[in-house]
Amino acid sequence: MSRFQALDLGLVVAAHGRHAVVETPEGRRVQCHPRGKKSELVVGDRVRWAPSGDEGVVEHLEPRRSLLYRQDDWRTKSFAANLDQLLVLVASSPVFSESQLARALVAAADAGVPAVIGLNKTDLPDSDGARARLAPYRAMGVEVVELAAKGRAAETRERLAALLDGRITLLLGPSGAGKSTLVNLLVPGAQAQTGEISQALNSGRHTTTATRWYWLDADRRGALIDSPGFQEFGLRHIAPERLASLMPDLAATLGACRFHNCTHRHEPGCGVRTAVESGAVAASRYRLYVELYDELARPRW
Ligand SMILES: Nc1nc2c(ncn2[C@@H]2O[C@H](COP(=O)(O)OP(=O)(O)O)[C@@H](O)[C@H]2O)c(=O)[nH]1
Ligand SMILES: [Mg+2]
Ligand SMILES: [Zn+2]
Repeated sequence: MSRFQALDLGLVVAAHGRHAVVETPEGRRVQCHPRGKKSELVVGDRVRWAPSGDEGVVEHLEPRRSLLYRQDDWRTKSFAANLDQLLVLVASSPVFSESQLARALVAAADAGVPAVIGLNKTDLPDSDGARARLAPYRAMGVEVVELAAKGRAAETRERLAALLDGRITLLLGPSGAGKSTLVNLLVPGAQAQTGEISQALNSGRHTTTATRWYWLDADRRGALIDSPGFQEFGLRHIAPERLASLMPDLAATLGACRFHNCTHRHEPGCGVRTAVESGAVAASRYRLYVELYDELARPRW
């Protein structure tokens, strides 16, 4: 038995730099700091902690079941740990970046976290463009749920109920997609939970930058994690030769290439490119693959 097991178990419900808010099994929230120069805590982490005055010290991090993160040339940024699923929210308007969407899905596949796409604002008349851009994702087996968090609130809540029930879901999406609207729709007392966390984080400083955990029900079974927007979704932690296997539509065509180490860019007898030519893989997806491959293969310095 680990010597830490005598300590209280806690759940990290907000984290920012070296500040974290840890929730006890009874639902009490305590501001904590990690002991020494330990690795950063991430929302969703399960920790062992000890009281220290009014606050707490995190002594031990329980093994993570999963960790979703992005990595650019210089730094790693974690979104959340121990997730059951990722909900990527995009909207009919503003037009979403397919590259950001694809990156989020690749990172989730790499982390072993199932992903669902939410298309919000489907009450807007010009939703068909977004639907068309999502067609390759549907075709490759990603569930796309049509939503209208503001336009058709009750129906939206109903559509998401079964998907979110009893699960820990990370909500990701570009600014303006409707994440806050969705959180306010789904989370009873979202404002209060936000206030509580800001208070526990000890100042309003982190209000807009902190990732937050919201319980979806009074029994605390399901949770929605809202994370702040980001500019770039780097995938530096993924080796370029693994990329195709993390894109389901391309992955389905692997094994047919003449060369076992085919990069699917210019080699003769490439099964992936044959699939692009026949239309089995969307040209937009192949372009994203090449763009990402080049980025991941580029020397760092
Ligand atoms: N038409 C329409 N507008 C929406 C819907 N959901 C959110 N919005 C609006 O989109 C804007 C951005 O929403 P917000 O929740 O702040 O997006 P966030 O940046 O992802 O948190 C706000 O003006 C919302 O009122 C929807 O379902 N339909
Ligand atoms: Mg927002
Ligand atoms: Zn190939």
